[in-house]
Amino acid sequence: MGSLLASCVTKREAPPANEAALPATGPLEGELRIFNWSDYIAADTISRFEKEFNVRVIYDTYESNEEMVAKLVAGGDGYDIVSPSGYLVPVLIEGGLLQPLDHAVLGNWSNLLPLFVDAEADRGGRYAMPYQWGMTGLAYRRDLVATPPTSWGDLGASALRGKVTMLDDGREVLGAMLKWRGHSVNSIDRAELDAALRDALAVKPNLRAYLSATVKGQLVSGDIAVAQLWSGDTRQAQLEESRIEFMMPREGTLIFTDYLVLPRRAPNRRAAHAFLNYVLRPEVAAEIAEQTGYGPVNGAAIGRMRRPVAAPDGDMLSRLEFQRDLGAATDLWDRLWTEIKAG
Ligand code: SPD
Repeated sequence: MGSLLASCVTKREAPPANEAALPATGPLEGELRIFNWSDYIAADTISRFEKEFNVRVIYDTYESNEEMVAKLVAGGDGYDIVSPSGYLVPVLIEGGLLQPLDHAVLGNWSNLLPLFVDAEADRGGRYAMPYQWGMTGLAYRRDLVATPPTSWGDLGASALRGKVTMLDDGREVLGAMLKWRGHSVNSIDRAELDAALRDALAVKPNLRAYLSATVKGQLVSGDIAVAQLWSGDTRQAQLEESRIEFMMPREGTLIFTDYLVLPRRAPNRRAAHAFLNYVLRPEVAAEIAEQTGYGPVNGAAIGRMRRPVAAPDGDMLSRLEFQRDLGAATDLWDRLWTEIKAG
């Protein structure tokens, strides 16, 4: 992914004038194409939007930032809205892959919590609207482990051989191995990264697979006992199987915010803005956060939720770290991840 993005940044063409100037006001286009993470929206969000705005939505999903970026770089496949994680937002902006948001038609913007609007991914939200936040931790079946996991190192416990998965995401796998040894999830230190590579390869024989959101079904069936997984996806699985627990390893972990952005060539700019403003409604944001299990970034939504994810504080906050753009080290991380997958 780093190389793909790097080539965009260096070979950036200026966006055609009409793209930059197209007003977001005016009649909506009849169609909207959304590309979002799987299991990341409420059951009725799309159908209700279609009905109220008379716009047909084509809604596709992906499992990783890499998958989404590959499509974006290849021309975006005509998508109007995609959902990158925060560390990618500055890279996509710098690469000229996004178009600016028109705040004149985002009247519900003030519902967002300032904490998220002022985040370093895109201060003030020139290009990116905060969508949801979450954490990565260990989801486990308390009935299938002799001792509950407490550390990233427990992924390698011999008693769990073949009953463990890690996320299919180099930033997550290397990030967890770095945290295990007390380093930053954004390390660019060669020695630390080499050690994380060795640790990831040492844990690998214990793994059934690298799997992301799709591991939920295997946790529910009991085929997998421990999985590196995101907080919200774990909450979704817990609704089906109450013996699933979620814990943050004692060494700490990463916290992320995902955003909604408009690709540079998004053809349905007005409908895209209408959708963003719709998602900013407190009742819509509350329903999405409640059903997906992720943290609301919309302050006005929190009071409408039955069981909102509490914002981390105190000791928990001190062990959380946001992922950041790795800059020139992205290529090295990509090479290490390729080595881990092949090893
Ligand atoms: N099922 C939705 C998952 C969203 C996870 N996005 C964030 C990944 C951060 N590495």
